[in-house]
Amino acid sequence: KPRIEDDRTGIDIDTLKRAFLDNLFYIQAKFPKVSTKNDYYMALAYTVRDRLLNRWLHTNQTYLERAPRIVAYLSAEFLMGPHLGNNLIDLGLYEPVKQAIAELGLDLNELLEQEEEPGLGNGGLGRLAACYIDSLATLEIPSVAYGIRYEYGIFDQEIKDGWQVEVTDRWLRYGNPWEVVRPESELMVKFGGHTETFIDEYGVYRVQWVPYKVVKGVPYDTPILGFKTNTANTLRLWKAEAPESFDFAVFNQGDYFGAVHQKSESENITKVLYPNDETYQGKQLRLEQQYFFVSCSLQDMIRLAKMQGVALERFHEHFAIQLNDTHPTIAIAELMRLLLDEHGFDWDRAWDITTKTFAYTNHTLLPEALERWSVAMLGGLLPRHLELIYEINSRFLDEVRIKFFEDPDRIARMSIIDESGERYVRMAHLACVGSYAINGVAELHSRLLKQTVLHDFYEMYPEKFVNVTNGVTPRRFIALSNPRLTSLITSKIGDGWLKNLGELRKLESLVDDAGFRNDFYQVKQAVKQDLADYVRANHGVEINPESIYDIQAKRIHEYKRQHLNALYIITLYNRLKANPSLDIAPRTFLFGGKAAPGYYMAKLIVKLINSIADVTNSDPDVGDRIKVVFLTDYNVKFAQRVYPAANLSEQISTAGKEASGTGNMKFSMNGALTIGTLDGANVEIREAVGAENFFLFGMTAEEVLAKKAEGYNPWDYYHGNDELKGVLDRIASGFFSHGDTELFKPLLDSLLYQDIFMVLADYQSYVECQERVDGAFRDRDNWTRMSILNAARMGHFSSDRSIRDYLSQIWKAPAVKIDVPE
Ligand code: 26Q
Repeated sequence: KPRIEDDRTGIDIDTLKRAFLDNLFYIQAKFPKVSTKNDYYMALAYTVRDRLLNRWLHTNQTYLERAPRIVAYLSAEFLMGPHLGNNLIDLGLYEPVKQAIAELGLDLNELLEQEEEPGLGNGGLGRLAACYIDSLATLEIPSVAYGIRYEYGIFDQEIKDGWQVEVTDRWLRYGNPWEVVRPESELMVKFGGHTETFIDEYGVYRVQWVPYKVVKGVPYDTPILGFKTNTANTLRLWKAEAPESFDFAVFNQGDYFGAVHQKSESENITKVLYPNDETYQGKQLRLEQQYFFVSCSLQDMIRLAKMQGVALERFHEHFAIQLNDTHPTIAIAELMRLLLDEHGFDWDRAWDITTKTFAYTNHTLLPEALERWSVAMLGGLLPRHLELIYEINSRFLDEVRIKFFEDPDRIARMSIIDESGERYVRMAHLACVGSYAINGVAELHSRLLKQTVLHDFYEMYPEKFVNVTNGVTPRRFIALSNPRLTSLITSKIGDGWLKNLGELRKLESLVDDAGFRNDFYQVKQAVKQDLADYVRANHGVEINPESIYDIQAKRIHEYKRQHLNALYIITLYNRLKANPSLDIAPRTFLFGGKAAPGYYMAKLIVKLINSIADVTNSDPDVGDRIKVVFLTDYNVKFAQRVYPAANLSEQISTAGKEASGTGNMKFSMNGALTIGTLDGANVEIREAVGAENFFLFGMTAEEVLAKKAEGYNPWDYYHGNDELKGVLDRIASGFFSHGDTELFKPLLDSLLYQDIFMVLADYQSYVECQERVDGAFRDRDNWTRMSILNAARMGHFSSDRSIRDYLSQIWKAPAVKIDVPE
């Protein structure tokens, strides 16, 4: 007997159509005739939201009742990317919704394009957090992710006259259908002021913090679905508001204007994401952001524990809190404050709980990226926390003294307070002292951490150190972004691989099947054609889908060496000019990525790439053998078009500088071959896919250190290599800058006189490696074999595996199945 499905939950085609039209009318308040694409997107988003609410509410209910061990992931950044497509994949509704939308005369892809992505992160670290919460939900692990609801995320990039121009990201402009505000769960956060001591009713010495101001934190919740499970965890982002009922007069003595000013100051805290990655900047507002979201999150966890009747003595059994880099590390002092001052614990008990609660992930070896806050600033903003940090430090240094008897240098090196000049709080040291686990993000990175930046801490606490190699979610970066490849794979090995990426290995045996190789090749060509269409429409450049798509997509940074790539392009260009009939495989060099707005050299690299493109793309001697395109405004949405289309993935950082990389994984999973150094996770990717399927070049991390120690002189490389000299001279001559010999001088000078990332030292090796790439690509069938083997052997780099590693080594939180009654 036919069943009538509910409009809010039914999933047959007719019900989906009815629900969509219903939402268009009752939520968007539009007739179809006058609806915009955005109205259609919103109607569809609400249709999908209706279909996930049941899972979300039951998941929350289950966690509340059963009080399971919960993983709390604290991160200043979550680079989520668009939700709609991902939720369709997780719910298994992609195909039926596509059909329903088509039957209404619309195109699902066009509606998916409408979504403004929440770009609440800079790059790798923020995207990693997003992949991890996807996997936590897929593995049915009770978890909550806490962060900041920035009103403006990472800026939108425009290119004007070859230069990057930043435009504010107004992602909330048309509303956000994926979040639910929970004003009833607001919390208060204190700032500034001073501390006072008093004797409590039991005669115990206590401290009270009298703040200068109080800011309200309002949570906005977004459901995070697991792939084909009932679990829907929560991403809880905090927005700062001024507390309306707060008695400002107490602090302002009736200063009305001052009080109103203070209100707008409060709301500033969550206005905008800081757009610099890899270089720390000691801005007070940044510290306010960090403390604000950390305090809200810890208070929230304590409140939940109380609601569940869990005693605070057992807080660490209830929560495993992961610190995503040092950005949330003030949490260690904040939990101490809450336990000591607000809940009456004594020091030893509070410290025991705290150090059984936190675990710290380090994402960088670059010294300029290590966070440190001036003691004066931290003490002004968080006077109580500064006292606590000093007390933590004093007890810690006593332990160091006992363990390493009489070693004053070591004490100075390890102190949480840097006293070598102006005093600073070293956040990585606080994180190491206050956490039970410390991890790097790739094997090489974890090893270098122990040998270099955290060496002293490794000697002090060897048992805390573990490695968890990064991973990426195959739901977004294969299933959603590459539907053609997904269908091909599923037609051969079934669909189990999306939950168990190791199953991709079954493709290995198909590498000898000429039919499969052809199908695989055709998929890549079709995706390359799509990108060519996009580039024609958006950049007015015609690119050849038969050419090598050679792609470097990541934040622009000197250590990532986009300029090494640029030097190779000029090398090829010079060769073509010298020998116009030179036979090379046609190549399209594609770049994507944002430069931090204040990072002059990175912006100059963007200008250089665009300047090279202007010359090569219009020189008739070049023809279509070289095309260069700088893809504007690289973000998650655009990344999903880019990874599937690549033949060659550029992972060319100076060895020892890239902690892991995660784009390297996304490219390889989609069948790109890598040209790369032995850096970060490249090392493990190469082991997994096989050295014969990876283009390796350059110095090792050890060689880089040795060369630096012996005194590296880039000048020698310039004079010792005619072709390199020809390339740099070509730039210096003003050839790419309409005769302006000054424009790129800062970049050239930096390469010739410092070259801290050893671009010139690795140049020859890179050029020779690119020649091997050229040769390999001409053997189309063999290239396809290598490409298949890359995709087939990347199972290890699923974020599901990373999360299993965190669970077994660090979190020890069991899965909880969620029942959802029909
Ligand atoms: C810190 C203080 C003040 C302002 C900004 C920051 C800040 C913000 C973002 C510092 C660093 C970041 C981002 C770092 C990052 O993305 N690191 C990358 O993390 C990836 C995930 O582990 C690795 O794969 C990359 O190798 C690493 O560069």
